[in-house]
Amino acid sequence: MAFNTTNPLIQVEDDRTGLSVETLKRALADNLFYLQGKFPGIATKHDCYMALAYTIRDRLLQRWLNTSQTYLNCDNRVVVYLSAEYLLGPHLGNNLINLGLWEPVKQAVEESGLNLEELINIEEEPGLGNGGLGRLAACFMDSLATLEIPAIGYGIRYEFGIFDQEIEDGWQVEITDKWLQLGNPWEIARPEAAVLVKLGGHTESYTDEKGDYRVRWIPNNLVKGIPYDTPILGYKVSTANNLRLWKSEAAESFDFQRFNMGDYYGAVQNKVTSENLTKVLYPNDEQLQGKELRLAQQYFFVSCSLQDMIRIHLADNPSLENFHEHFAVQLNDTHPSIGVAELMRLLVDEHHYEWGKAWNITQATFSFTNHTLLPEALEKWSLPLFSQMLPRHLEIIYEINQRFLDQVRIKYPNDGDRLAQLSIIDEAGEKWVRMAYLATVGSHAINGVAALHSQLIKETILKDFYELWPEKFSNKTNGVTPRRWLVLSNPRLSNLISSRIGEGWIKNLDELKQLEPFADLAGFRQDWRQVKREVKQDLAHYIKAQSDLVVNPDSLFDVQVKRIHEYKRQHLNILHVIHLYLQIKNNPNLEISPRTFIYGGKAAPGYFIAKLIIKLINSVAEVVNNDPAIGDRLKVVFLSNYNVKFGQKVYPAADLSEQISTAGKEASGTGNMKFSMNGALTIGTLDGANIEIREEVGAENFFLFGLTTPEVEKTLAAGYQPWEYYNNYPDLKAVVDLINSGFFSHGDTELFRPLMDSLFGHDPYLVFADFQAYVDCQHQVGEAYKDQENWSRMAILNVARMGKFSSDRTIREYAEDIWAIKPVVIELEDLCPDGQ
Ligand code: GLG
Repeated sequence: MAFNTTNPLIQVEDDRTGLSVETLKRALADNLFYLQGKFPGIATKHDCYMALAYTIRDRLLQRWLNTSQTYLNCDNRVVVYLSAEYLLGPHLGNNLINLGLWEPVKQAVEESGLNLEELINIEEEPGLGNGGLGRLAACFMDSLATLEIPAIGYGIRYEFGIFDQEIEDGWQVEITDKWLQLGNPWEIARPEAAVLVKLGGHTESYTDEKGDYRVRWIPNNLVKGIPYDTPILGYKVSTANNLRLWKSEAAESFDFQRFNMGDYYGAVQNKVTSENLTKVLYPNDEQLQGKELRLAQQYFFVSCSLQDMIRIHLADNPSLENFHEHFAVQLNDTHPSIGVAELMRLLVDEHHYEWGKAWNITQATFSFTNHTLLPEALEKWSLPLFSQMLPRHLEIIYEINQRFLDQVRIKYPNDGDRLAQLSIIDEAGEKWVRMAYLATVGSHAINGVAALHSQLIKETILKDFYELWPEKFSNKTNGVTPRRWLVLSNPRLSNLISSRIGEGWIKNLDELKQLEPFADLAGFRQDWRQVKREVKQDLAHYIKAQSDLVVNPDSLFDVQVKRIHEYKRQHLNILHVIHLYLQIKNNPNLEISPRTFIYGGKAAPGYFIAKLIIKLINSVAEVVNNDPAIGDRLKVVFLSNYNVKFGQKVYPAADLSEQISTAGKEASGTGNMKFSMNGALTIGTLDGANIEIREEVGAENFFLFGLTTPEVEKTLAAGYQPWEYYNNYPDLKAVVDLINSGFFSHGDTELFRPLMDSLFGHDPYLVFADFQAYVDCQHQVGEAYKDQENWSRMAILNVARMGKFSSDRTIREYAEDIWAIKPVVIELEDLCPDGQ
């Protein structure tokens, strides 16, 4: 049979495309039989999930293929998001929402004797990221597709994503995440598009046939990258962009030479080493580990992606001269910044472009987003490691650096200090390649992720670069997708909102503004509280199932969920819990708003203090929850394995959002936005995007406390003395003394000593300095909660004023200011005609 290659559109409504309940039911049964190989009677729930997932995948394929075909045929620009992490969350529910198929599918599933929510819950989420940075990439992919912006996301298909966290005896235990174990229905492998990546070895120069001096790289290892594609649907549009994740394999299954020599194990070894490259995600958030394998991962996926882009480009263009007009490449932090040297290598060594031209193309292609100022997170690679793995790239970086420093010398003659400060190579002591500098020099635009953060970039880590090129720097405040974080995760609230202002807000979040007048309507506030009560009840059930703790849905749900890190100050939060506990103990009849403190978050496996903070929270929980004198007034729960799936349950149920990082340390935060969007009020410092959230919702609808960034700097510069706070603030002293007495550790006075030592000794996060202000502010929160009418009013106004924090707005800003890209509408019926 001959295929019609120009327009392979399936036009007949069949079992793979039909949307009626009857067709969906047939498709489900068909997939269960033919793809899972099961009769309904013996099918597991997972089999049913798989059958449903394939049913939905069938219904998005036309969008997916039409989208890539349209991009190939039309002469449009494409955004490339290069990110080592994508924290996607489960696909099924999100795809149902974006396809607008929730209702018929729910009915079809029910009429097949199954439960939709249950099947959605079975999906193992692809945890291919650590925290905010990876989740931001996922929100951006959603917004790019929804805004119909041509985009490809490139990344790594880690076989093991972020570990699963269990809590044993109060301690975090890490379990490997086996997300691929039962199969992944959302991806399609494309082995025909595999590419080869070189590693190690040495370089040599030669003169080519034209007499030009050239360098070639003789690697000692070759790895194959296999792309796995996942469709990313826009909301109720026909766009389905591609997320292409690379898996590493041996270039040859066996090393035949060694094999023939009888060295079977030696021959297989290479296969094993190559496959290790994409085995596991490094589980450190904002902590550089400096491991060779990590650099190899970064280089591997960046090289695969750039080679792929060049292949796509050359399919339709005679040369790479206009490569930067075709692709706008955004570097998600420094993880993919080796791309600057790799594109130069590809252009100069492999495609024989003259250096200056190659450099113009490179700079015009890349732009760079910084996500953190924490010194321990700034990536740098030691020269020996670098030269061993990427000898040619090191030469290229030297050349980039030399030419760059020549420019600096012209602008600032006789300023040796400045040269040393700006050099991509850090030569003070052990020598390092500073990746943020490479990214900055190689990009035409550099941005931070919230207003304060972008300002601090200019004043601190990239100060000298800002002086050189002020026009390159801008701010792009983060956002989150309201599709996953409101429509999917909080259907009750979404329906309530839509019942009053329609559904326009889902694509245009500014329309939430129309809710403002409803804040004054008692009836609406009543409905609002009813929704919140039901959602909290759901979470209470979840808590009961997970930790066997009964919590009261009428208590104030005070939530902190995020990675565990000293700068995020989960320990400040638990000190407040202990303070409240002491208050009740000292005054048994104290009337406070009953509270449930909910924590969730993973600690990097090697981050001892973070793990000790988890242990402290659980130890306090054990005492408080079992003290009859406390009764219903306080409950503390640490929910294990915080991930996207759990986030979808917890954000909607929160009354209070804890955003209490030390000012100047949290670049943006995005959980803060998810909470507010779901009607939680924030207690927070003037840090990251908190500042902008407060600006939007109004100071009177936000609980502010704590030192400001300049005050933090001043306090540290003056030689911070934690003891003084301990001695001057009796509430703080009482809390600290109680921990030190072994009260929460069965009499063990040593258990929490390392944590206490850090708070007293060297604490750049100023926990004691902010303690009293935090406790006072929390007191105001408790009082405010007593007035439920006013609380609801504030919550409604928070939601109504969250328009700015849609990732659609963020992506629009990138599209206009950095990428200069326009939407391309995908037609379901007609492909873009050839040559357009
Ligand atoms: C970083 C920052 C967060 C930021 C996120 C996305 O620490 O403040 O919201 O990137 O830009 N590692 C992170 O999560």
